[in-house]
Amino acid sequence: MKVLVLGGDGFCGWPASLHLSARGDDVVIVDNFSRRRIDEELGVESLTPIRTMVERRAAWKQISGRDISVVELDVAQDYRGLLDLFRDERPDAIIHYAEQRAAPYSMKSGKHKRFTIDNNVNATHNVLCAIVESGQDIHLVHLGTMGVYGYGTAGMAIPEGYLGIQVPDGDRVIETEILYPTNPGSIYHMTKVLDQTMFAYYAKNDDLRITDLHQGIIWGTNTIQTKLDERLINRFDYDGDYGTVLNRFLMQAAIGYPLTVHGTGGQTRAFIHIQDMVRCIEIALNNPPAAGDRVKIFNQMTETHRVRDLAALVAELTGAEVETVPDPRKEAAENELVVRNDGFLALGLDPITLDKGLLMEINETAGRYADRADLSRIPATSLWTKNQQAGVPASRADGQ
Ligand code: USQ
Repeated sequence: MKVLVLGGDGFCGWPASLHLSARGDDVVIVDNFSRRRIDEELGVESLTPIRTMVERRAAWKQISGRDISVVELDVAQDYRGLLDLFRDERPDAIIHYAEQRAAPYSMKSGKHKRFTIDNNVNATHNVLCAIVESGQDIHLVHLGTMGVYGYGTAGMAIPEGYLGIQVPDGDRVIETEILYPTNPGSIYHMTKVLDQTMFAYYAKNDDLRITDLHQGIIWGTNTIQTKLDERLINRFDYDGDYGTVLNRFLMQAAIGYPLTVHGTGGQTRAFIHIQDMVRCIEIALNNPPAAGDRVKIFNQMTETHRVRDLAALVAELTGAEVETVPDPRKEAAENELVVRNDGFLALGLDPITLDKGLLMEINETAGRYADRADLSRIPATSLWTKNQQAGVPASRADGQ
């Protein structure tokens, strides 16, 4: 199958591109390398020494014998280039990762809010519009987020995208299904909510075949393919903007920094291992909706955990200190979270759940590159409103 991977240089896009290439797909990465420029803007680097795309491709060719093509293009800004690309390449499927993916980055300032909206919403609309204008039947697989549902306590298991409702109407009751009501917790999460509406419209109006993956927080950084050679290594974000919670805790433990639990640590979130993420992409590609179907939505997560429980587990495994810090986000201090994920399980996903061996492997990876860490970039300092405070541990108030 020919697959365009939009955002194929990023944390999810790169391992997914390798996974699909390894299974025999003809992969074309489309990227404007904005994630690398954001590293420069923030003055931080991936903990792991990621290689240039030229080196990555050459290493993959040497190891697998397979080519991955790369096209440098800004999906959000270069509509003509995108349309020409669809016409030239005639892909069977497109995987759309070409969005700014960090909630803290999206909340840093008015400039960052506006960039995240402009970039993400335009990118998604350009892809949808170009598929229609190209006249081709292309399956679009989009990486969405569990965060579209919000993180209040629902009091029920969150279904896969659609909520069955009963509406009293006089003496009858109308039964229907609607998109689950959205409740985004950041500008970034809001862009994925806006994406959902665009998908529903294009599936209805133009019969586009669309799969939307509501993904939880990834843990782990490497997959079978990225481990094959150091030149294929994936990103490991640890900074307060792009680092996600469990990977941050494992990295903090590796360098002797206290585990930064925001607030009470009562936030419950959905998680998935990075190897399962690439497997889910494969399953989604193999099971497209039919033209005329509504958007197919999967909850791409395998388990839920409370932040303070994860910190306690990492502390138990590694002997790290746990330190409660102010929560820089405006979010529920405590929430319950129960999620349905029958879709992928029924299609053969065999989840990799939290495992001490795997956690220690990530901790060891972080330890190997510990000298690349800039300790001053660890605390989360992007504030949701002026009433929040930066998540700086009291024991590290000097910034080191
Ligand atoms: N948190 C801490 N300490 C830290 C870092 C985070 O307590 O050092 C807390 C946060 O306050 C939050 C929770 O951990 O309550 C999760 O934060 P996160 O940064 O791990 O995840 P989030 O911002 O929600 O975003 C990440 C990805 C995003 C994806 C999302 C899936 O960056 O692309 O969409 O996970 S989900 O969380 O399910 O919406």
